[in-house]
Amino acid sequence: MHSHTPFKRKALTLALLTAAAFAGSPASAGVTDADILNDAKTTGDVVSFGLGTQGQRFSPSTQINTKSVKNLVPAWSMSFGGEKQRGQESQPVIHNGKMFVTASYSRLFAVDAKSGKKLWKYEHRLPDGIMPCCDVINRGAALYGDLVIFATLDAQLVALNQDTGKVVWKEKLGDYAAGYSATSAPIVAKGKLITGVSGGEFGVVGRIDARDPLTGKLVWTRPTVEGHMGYSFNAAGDKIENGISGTTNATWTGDLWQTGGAATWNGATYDPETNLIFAGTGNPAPWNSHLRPGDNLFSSSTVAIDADTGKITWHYQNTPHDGWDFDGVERIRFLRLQGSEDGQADQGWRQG
Ligand SMILES: [Ca+2]
Repeated sequence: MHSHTPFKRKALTLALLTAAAFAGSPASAGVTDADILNDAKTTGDVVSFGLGTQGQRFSPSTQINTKSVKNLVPAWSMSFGGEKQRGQESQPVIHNGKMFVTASYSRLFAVDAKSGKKLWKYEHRLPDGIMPCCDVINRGAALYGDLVIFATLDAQLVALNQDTGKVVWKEKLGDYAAGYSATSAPIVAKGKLITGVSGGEFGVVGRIDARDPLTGKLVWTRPTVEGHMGYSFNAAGDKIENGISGTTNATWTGDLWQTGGAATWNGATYDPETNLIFAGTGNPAPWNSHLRPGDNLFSSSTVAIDADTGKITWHYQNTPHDGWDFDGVERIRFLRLQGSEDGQADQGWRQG
């Protein structure tokens, strides 16, 4: 058998090299909605905060179990470095062998997940006047397409290219000088980037926004203080009235609804079966409850928002007229009760 001429052998080698190059190409697979929905089932990566939109944080992996856990030893460690330490509260996400982890003072690191080698870092330039109420932390980033997206202490959203760390888009969540900041991890639900805001201590108006994750442009915005108008945005970016949250002055007197707090500082979860976004809300503002008679909706509440329309479907207020800074922002998880057709949203309540 002498059929293998040198030419043929070279062609075969080239073909193999080409196949290998494609298999290893970082551009081969951007993160999709399906990847995010199935995140808990795909144990080779972690492409969302909370391991799927419902935030269950449950992995079916079995290799690490009650018998093998004692054998775990550190493989590598990485310092966020510099003078900027303070609190670190981030959940890393992992895609294509790269780990993306946010750090204090609005920093984001891309790391080789196997070796711990830093690939790139982004340090957000923060102005002097930021007003984070409670440390300079960040809780994590979202992945979508070839982007990694996170929120900053000066209330901006920044989307970076996963491979290069270059900024692809930036959008303002609020005016930091008016008290807005952001620390929660965005999630992507049904092709929309869902975010909350922080700053209830400084009289901001809490809200949940939905954006196009690839461009950062708003799709809808829903205030979580009763009396504020919600808006949706068409393809041209025109702002269209989308109904008031609740009824103006029903649970707030005078003009206090204009600075009502109810910050959505811990972000949101999404249940694809009911198509609802669930957000917890923080304390009403101002703290002195004698200044604001009424229940002060939708503070210290769970708010369910239709992902398509951006309208509030239902709410439950844990603490009407909260005068104790109880908040209601614990991440909401989902239980499907046996024998029940209805999904049940359950929340750990601080005052329980
Ligand atoms: Ca996964």
